[in-house]
Amino acid sequence: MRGLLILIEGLDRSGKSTQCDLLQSHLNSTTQANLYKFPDRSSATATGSLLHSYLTNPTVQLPDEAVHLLFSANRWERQQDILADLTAGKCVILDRYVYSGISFTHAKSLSAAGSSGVIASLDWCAAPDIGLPQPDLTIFLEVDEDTAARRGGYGAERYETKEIQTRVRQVFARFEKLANTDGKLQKWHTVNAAGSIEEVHQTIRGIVEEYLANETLRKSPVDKF
Ligand code: ADP
Ligand code: FDM
Ligand code: MG
Repeated sequence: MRGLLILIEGLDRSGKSTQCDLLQSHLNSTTQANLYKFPDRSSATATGSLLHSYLTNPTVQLPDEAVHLLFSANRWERQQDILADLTAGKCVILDRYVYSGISFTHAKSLSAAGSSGVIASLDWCAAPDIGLPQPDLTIFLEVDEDTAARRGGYGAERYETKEIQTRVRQVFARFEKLANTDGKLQKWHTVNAAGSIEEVHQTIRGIVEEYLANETLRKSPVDKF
């Protein structure tokens, strides 16, 4: 049986990285699990260092459209590794992926002045990721703004401002709505991440266990976006 492709998405400081590490340790006790964090800023990718510069250095200027394509390219750079892990029976945990890509770029178009370019189109934002492996399940960690704020102030990176975070929150809310109404995102689980680290971990484990036990799923090919 192949491994599961598990995506942990969520708002800033919702606990994604904390929960990815805990889930990886848990899965490693019974099976094997690899963790991929996006953007992958490591030397495993050619785009990682450029994206890191863009996120950390405000003087780096790139058109929004180009940055969007770079984030997608960064995922494509790891595609073969992810597929190889899954085929080898390893679970793969993703810390951010396509939905962060769409949300952050599209959020830029929601300025008070309105959108001035193609990034206002969700279809355009989703297009470069078409063909990437689709997660078997997406766990979306949700925290209210006040709880997130209590977990630490905004850092120095480009998108760590209240204005951008508020807009990203609005775009992510659309995905949740889609999951509830359209049936397009059936494998989307919104988890209240305001509880303790251990409580959230247990909730995530419960969801993942069901998918792990699904032999039909694990004997079928990985879906593509
Ligand atoms: P993200 O990757 O979503 O930005 P992190 O996992 O880095 O979030 O967590 C952000 C901060 O909040 C860290 O200091 C972490 O220890 C803390 N944290 C994570 N989960 C919780 C939680 N459930 N309750 C309280 N603090 C948390
Ligand atoms: N981000 C992340 C994007 O704008 N697009 C993407 O496709 C991805 C994967 O990069 F601000 C943004 C989201 C966040 C930053 O921060 C990465 P972390 O702390 O490394 O997750
Ligand atoms: Mg993180």
